[in-house]
Amino acid sequence: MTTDVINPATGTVLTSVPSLGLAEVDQAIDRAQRAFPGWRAVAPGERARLLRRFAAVVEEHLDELADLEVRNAGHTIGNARWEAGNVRDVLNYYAGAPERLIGKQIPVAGGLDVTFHEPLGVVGIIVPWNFPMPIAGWGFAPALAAGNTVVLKPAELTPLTAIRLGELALEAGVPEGVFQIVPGKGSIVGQRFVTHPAVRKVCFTGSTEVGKSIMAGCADQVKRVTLELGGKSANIVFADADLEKAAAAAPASVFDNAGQDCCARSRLLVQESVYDKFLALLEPAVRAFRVQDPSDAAAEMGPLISAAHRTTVASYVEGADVAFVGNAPEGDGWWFPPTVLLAHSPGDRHWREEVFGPVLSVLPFRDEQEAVRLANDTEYGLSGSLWTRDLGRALRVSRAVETGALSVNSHSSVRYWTPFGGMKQSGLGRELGPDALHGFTDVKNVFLAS
Ligand code: TAP
Repeated sequence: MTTDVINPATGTVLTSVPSLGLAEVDQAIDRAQRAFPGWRAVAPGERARLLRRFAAVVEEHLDELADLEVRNAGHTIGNARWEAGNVRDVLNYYAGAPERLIGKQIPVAGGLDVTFHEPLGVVGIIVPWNFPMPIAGWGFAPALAAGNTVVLKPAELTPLTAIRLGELALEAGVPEGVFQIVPGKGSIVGQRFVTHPAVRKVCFTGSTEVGKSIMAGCADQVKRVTLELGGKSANIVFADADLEKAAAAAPASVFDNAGQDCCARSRLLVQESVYDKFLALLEPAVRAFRVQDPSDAAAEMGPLISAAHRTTVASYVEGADVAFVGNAPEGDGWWFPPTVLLAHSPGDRHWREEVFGPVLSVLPFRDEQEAVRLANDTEYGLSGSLWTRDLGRALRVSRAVETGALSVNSHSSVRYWTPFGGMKQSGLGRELGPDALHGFTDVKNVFLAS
């Protein structure tokens, strides 16, 4: 079976790729299982060298990978280059790990006690369509570095860069069976990762609903699981902030990648004393946001991923109080303009639910206490920002907001050397930074009697 791959900026078919059935998935998992003993036995320095070589080959193909992502996912060329570069950086970062998976020697009576960080075996990685390259890399780079073998399922809508990365790994000398791309449906390929006993861990990024079903499925075999799920992050602007800077940053913090970002700061909380002033600063920034052909270097935002998704996003705007709307091209492709909605209560649907589109909801707040209460009034807890010149407030609010990553006077969430992941129903476990490695190893304790 095959699946057509569509360019979301034009609606045209780019190519078609295989959609694997159960027997083929099982064959891939068997290959990964057979490759595991050899891969875990590769000397640490040699495994590090192979990962660095893989990074170098990604670097050599950076433009090609970026161009593929522009056409397959509708990402702007600027973002797509960053994303391909992120895969390279993450591979280089975790190439340092094989030689540093250092255990402990623990003082005990009667002998020697040492710990080892053992790889788990075959790791199944399930990737969504919103950031196909980085999310794949955040899983496979630390998993491989720790000595696991990997089967990776890209989203059906966006398989092209993952398939290419699988080829580049082989070109770099990563042995056959160690890193395989298994394209196909979540209900077949993804589910098989959950049920197949040889897959020892599932890393899933996507919707909270599917994440919960994967967690429940994994419980049957006490399978390890990392979940990176939805978000409804708050961008809190206090009256004492640099309002110009905060207003200039707010559009990209929610409209980047057309809002199809689990870290999107889609709830804007503005202190009521500066509410009108802030909206007046925000409006021109939103109207100036450049939504255009994503292959154009000036583009700040491309199309949505699919026609069906555009219908879902539009349903949040129908009947809502629209403050102002930016621009978007007309005609072919799944375009949607940056849209700012006024929330009238924290119960409003667009305020509560993850829209996963270029829609920003705004609500005023009275004081610090109310800002924290409103920010935390959600089942999610992934990311967020706060803007203030008061250091004490920055620290108090950072500690009080229930979220895995928070930025003060900035809107960035992801740095490959720092941990990333959710609190509450935004996820389980951490990706990136040193913490990710714990998720791909089990600690073994060995006691040698003297
Ligand atoms: P999901 O349906 O959760 O899909 C994410 C990945 O999981 C895809 O590879 C998908 O495969 C696979 N999958 C689907 N059902 C599965 C199952 N039963 N078992 C195993 N794997 C399964 O997300 P979506 O449809 O792409 O997006 C829906 C909503 O999820 C979005 O609107 C957004 O709210 C949220 N979302 C969040 C994120 C992040 S980064 N947290 C990313 C994407 C989406 P297919 O290729 O067959 O779909």
